[in-house]
Amino acid sequence: MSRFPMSPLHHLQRRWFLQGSAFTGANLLLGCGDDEAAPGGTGADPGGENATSRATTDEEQPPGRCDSLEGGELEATIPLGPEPQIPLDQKFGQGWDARLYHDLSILDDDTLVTPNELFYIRTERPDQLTVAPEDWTITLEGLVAETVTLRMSDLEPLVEPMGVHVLECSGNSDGGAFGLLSAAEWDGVPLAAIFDRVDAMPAATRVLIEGFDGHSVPSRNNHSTPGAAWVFTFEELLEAGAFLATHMNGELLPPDHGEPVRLFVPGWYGCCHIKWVQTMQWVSDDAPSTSQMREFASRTHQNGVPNLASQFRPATMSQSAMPVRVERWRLVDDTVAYRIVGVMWGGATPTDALSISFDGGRSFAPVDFCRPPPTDNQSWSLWEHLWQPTEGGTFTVRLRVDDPMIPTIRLDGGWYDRTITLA
Ligand SMILES: Nc1nc2c(c(=O)[nH]1)N[C@H]1C(S)=C(S)[C@@H](COP(=O)(O)O)O[C@H]1N2
Ligand SMILES: [Mo]
Repeated sequence: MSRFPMSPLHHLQRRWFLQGSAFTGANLLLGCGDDEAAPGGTGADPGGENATSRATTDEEQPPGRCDSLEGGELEATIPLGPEPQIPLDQKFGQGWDARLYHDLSILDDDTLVTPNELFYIRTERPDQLTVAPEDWTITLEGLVAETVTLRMSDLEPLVEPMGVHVLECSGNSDGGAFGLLSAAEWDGVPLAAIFDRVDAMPAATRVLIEGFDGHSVPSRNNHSTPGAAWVFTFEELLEAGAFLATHMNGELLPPDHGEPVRLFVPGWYGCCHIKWVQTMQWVSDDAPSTSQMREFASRTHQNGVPNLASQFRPATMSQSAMPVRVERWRLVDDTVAYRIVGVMWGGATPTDALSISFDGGRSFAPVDFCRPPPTDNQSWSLWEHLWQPTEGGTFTVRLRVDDPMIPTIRLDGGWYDRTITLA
């Protein structure tokens, strides 16, 4: 018996080491990477953490699919359907309707942090915003003993690195190739440090966080409702590790991303991440829901459109995954294989139990995480799968998390389905 129980993550870490080792594609067969699900508790970790002992694991640990392209040739990239209705990686539209959809098909190990210029935009810097960043204030008010006004100079000394976090618009959809999704490295002030600044009254159980939202150009077809505010319990914000973000990828927040300060609530949908934050109001359990909350009620999977903020469930992203790129490879044995590359994000429990379907969810095969596995759910992680279909046609690609304890509301409903058409 091993000294170490084999956790799925530990196992994946070893797969990552194996990749750079003596194993090459020579002896690979499709499907031989399916040793992922080492039976709980019975697995050993004979390879340990170093190369010398790894040599003994040849037999029991066949290399995964991730190695199998060695010596092969990338012939083409096949577009995923449906085709986007909009241009990618360029900003268009005005005011609330301004958008930039990030082209996710480029995602690879070195592009998992989205550059500021390509980070998705939903609503540009309001043209009616006249306060200069240096004059910016945030007012802490409502059910507090005394109103407090914070300036950016008060926040500056409290700014800390917050790591890489993914952000997704709850309205992310196939018409935009799901490009309202990006990840950046953030800096900011933990909300705990802000809460410390006020003397809250006993009735204060929640905080309404509001940002500037005045645009001179109305949203087309009233698609967007004016007003940007969300109500949270203090526990929700503290548990999520929420912060007031001041920097993105080492730079001051760009104008369209909330300059000089925005809310960031790790794990929650973009609509809660109020930009251009100006007020934080301490409120009680009977606070009504805000126009922003009502606008995004269905997209954040609420039960109807609740009148009270307290009737909203946390607008968190459940575990999600989708393909971003399909490559056609000619392998060393002269057969053709398709390499599907995708991302997984959201959720609260790290997992590698992800499977892919090419028939809209009827049959599934496991995917491979060829990299250091995710140790938390803050950012997104890349997976891949090698596929050798026996005939052409149009295939509906869907992912599934093979762990009944992990909620996957959007995957279950086919939200992120894509199609692949092969001649
Ligand atoms: N003031 C303000 N904040 C806002 C919005 C807005 O319209 N006004 N849109 C929200 C929505 S729906 C999303 S998805 C995110 C998008 O942030 P980003 O443009 O920096 O990617 O900002 C959120 N914060
Ligand atoms: Mo959004």
